[in-house]
Amino acid sequence: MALPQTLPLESVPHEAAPIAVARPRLPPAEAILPYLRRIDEARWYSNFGPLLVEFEQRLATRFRPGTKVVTLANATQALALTLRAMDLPAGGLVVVPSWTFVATAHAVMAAGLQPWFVDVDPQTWMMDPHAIAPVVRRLGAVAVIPVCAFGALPDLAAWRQFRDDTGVPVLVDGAAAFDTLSDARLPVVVSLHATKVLGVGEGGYLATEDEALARTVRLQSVYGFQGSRESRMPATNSKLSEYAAAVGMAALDAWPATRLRFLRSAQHLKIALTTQPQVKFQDGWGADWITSVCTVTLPPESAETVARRLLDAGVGTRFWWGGGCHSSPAFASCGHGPLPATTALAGSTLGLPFSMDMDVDEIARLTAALGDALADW
Ligand code: T4K
Repeated sequence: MALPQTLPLESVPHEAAPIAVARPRLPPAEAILPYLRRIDEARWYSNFGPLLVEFEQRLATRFRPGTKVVTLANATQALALTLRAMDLPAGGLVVVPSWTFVATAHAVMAAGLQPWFVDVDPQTWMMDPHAIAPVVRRLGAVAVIPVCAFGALPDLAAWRQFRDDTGVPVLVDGAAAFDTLSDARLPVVVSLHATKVLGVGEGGYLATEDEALARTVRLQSVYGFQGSRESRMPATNSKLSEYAAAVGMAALDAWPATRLRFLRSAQHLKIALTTQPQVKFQDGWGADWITSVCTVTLPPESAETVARRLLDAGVGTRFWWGGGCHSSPAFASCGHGPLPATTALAGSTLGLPFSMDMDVDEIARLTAALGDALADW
């Protein structure tokens, strides 16, 4: 299935200001300034300076005691370096959902492994460990990457059971799950990209209770150096600088207010869209958990038409995960099982405009435009 194309919002003339699909808002300069001053005083700009160490410690407090946090240049790198640190057989098959962002599959290939795409549960949009176990055994897969669908929390207890029963390593891709992830008995990766709820621009982190795994990932992010100029293993440079940590610290300071603002926007949107029963939100979205995007389910096979009609009305949308990874040319050589749920989701889900400061006028215009766009259904 061809990937649904979305024309740039600016390319279509509108009376009112176009509504962008995302409008990230990172900490303002004055909130970051005290941390920038600390950098000036210390004259330390990267390589695990005081701000980064403190930032990691603060992130670790969101997890169980004893959890190690390793920050990295971005979540794609964090996934790839963690897979490498797991010392898996070269070229081994890693089971991943096709229904995810392409970064998950790119990370597998960057680690010298092969993605094998499987389907997700049509309700949760996430892989079901019970359904995956026989596939993993049949393929002799060397690892599995459950993905937190746009930030929703998978059944981590069931995935721990899966790992214990099969002996196959599990790495959780929680790129959008900063709000929901607080347990790292399975290694988890979170993105700190500007478009995420807690953003620093570019960044990510691994959280894990496996100290040895954390140590190896850290080593891989610093050229393999450990106390000498000898490089101990194949590695790279994937560190976060003090400047990124400065933004991160300011973002953590503001997190309680940020979370409330996303909750409020979500509640306003959900209330407004009660007039559109064909529009369904993910379970718990904007109530039990928050994330920076709003991906809804629409009538089957309607998403592309609705996207086009919304564009004509000056409303930006996004197929955040396109038609699924299996449909990307980059992964044409990768194997996959039957993907009916992925194909159905690609045709019926759409990223609507969402931000922590959506105003009532934007929500009203979006609701009206969506009503018009769905008139045929
Ligand atoms: N795993 C999963 C499941 C993921 O979803 C992601 C990332 C990853 C792994 C990898 O994480 P990172 O390596 O990125 O840390 C965005 C994000 O770049 C990406 O982080 C995210 N998922 C993906 C789903 O979406 P793009 O390329 O679609 O974003 P872009 O640049 O088109 O921006 C989206 C909207 O936000 C546009 O309307 C423009 C607006 N925007 C964007 C930025 C960056 C702004 O207004 N200001 C900004 O600064 O990937």
